[in-house]
Amino acid sequence: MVETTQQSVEQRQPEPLGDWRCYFSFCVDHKVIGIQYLVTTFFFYLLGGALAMVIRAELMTPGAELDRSLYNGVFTIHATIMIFLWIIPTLAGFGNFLVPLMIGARDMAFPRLNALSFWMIPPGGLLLLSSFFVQSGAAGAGWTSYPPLSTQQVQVGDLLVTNFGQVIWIASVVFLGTSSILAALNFIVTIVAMRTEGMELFRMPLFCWATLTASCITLLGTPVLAGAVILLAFDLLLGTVFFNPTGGGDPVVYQHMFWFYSHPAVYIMVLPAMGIISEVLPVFSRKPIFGYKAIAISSMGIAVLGFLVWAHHMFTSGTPDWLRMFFMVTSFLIAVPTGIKVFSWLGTIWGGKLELSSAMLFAMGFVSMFVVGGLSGIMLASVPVDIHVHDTYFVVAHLHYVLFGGSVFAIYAGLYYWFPKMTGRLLNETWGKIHFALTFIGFNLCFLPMHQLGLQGMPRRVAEYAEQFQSLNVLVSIGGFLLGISTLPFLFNAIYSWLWGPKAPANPWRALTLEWTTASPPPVENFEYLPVVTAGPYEYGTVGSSPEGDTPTAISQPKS
Ligand code: HEM
Ligand SMILES: [Cu+2]
Repeated sequence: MVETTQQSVEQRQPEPLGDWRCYFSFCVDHKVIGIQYLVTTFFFYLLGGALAMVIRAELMTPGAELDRSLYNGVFTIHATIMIFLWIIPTLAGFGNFLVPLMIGARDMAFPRLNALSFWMIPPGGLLLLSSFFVQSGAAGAGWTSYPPLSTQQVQVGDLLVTNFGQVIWIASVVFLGTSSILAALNFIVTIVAMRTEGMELFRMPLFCWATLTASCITLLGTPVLAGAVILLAFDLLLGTVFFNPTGGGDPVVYQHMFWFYSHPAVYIMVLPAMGIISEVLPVFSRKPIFGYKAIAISSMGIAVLGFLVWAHHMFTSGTPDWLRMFFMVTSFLIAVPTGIKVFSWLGTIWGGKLELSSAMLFAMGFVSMFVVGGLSGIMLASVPVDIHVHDTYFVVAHLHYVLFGGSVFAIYAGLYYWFPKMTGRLLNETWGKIHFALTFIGFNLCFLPMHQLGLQGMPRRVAEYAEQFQSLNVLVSIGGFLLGISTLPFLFNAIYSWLWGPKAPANPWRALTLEWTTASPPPVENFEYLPVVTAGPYEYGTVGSSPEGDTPTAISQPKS
């Protein structure tokens, strides 16, 4: 697939990135920044997970054990962490580590801006957590923070006080949003301007396509979210009435602005995840990817359509019928480009020589679980069904199938796949499989029964529920605790292997994308010689790949 050459740059002396101290500094190397993102966001994932355990402990019994406003804070901060401090930034971490390597560049286009994007995350996260310690308590109106709930004063003892927890939530979301806008800008410029010789757009690995598309969505959508929550802050602090009907404002405008960002944002959270899957499946099927262009272009289709469906979250907000019809049809349509991807993945593994590594298991887990979430999405997109189950546990089931069964499974697939490249060490496969089995069982035990609870009418975001729902809730909680436990083998494996695992060769999976043509971990500036690309990235088992089985070493000699 590649040849390397001295033509484009003078030879540089590569050095290892060995010093652990650089991970705690304002380092501008994209690989260090990528790992900073991945490790930091994993800490937030553990925190968000701990809050989920609190929620599931509360819901073991129908009565409320916790103070109700504390419970509201717990599920609000849980969701905010998972979205803004785990899934979105961790995928940016993969992007940072991988995009320059995959397109044959020496770094991102704006390395300092890149370091700044990362260093906005820890203070943004700590700010969010600090809201548990202010007098008003943490924000409690859900991650959607709809007014008037979010703009009301809160009762503390006998006093009504301004909801500073909500103000902190807003500041934190604006901070984290700015970080993700800067990162998106960097990805777009890098992919457009920094590709190596021969790396045409349609020769790019699909992960780069996915990151490019998700970055465009981020750039267009996130400022609207910032606008919405800043207006909310004005209403809270300055007495404006943008969303207050008593002064002529309209709370539904907030919902429009919020979902104009937040529906596309679900694709910010799933397109790069799909990109990971498109890398992992062909390698472990030893087959070229099926429908390369269809997958790349369908991402663009999803990005465009994704901006035309937002009001499916507002079918019960007094939206007029003709508008509901419009948003129902566009929401159905979005299943088409999504389906194209799913069928392309199935076409890829069909008849392949499957190697069920941990990465592959998580990738196949992604495809199957994401389909379940997609199907419940289609059900919710249908107005009559949605009116029945809106704001019930059915929605909670749907969103976790797409975001946990989808994004998180893909993140794990990516971690198992690129760990050797990132650290120079191999993860233990047996522990990886134990991790997969526990995650898969815990996940389904936790989220499958929620469909039933929702259909029976159990509302979301409540600490108390009718007694008839208890047995299913106990099952869900057991699944949730199992899911919590399932993280332990991964943590143990990652820490142990990073320190003492067997050394990884440059290309342990015999993969063909450019990151595998350089050392594990790659040297500063990535490549000794910048590669020149002569073919697509997924030519596994085809004419032109070497008979020993697709080893890129045979085709990565310096150009003579
Ligand atoms: C076939 C594609 C999809 C369709 C048609 C669809 C449809 C819907 C609808 C109609 C709702 C609103 C339900 C309600 O509140 O009454 C919803 C909620 C949600 N969906 Fe999807 N969805 C799809 C895919 C996805 C994907 C890929 C993700 C994320 C990766 C996602 C994440 C969410 C989330 C987070 C919510 C809940 C938002 C909240 O907190 O209220 N969906 N979906
Ligand atoms: Cu949506």
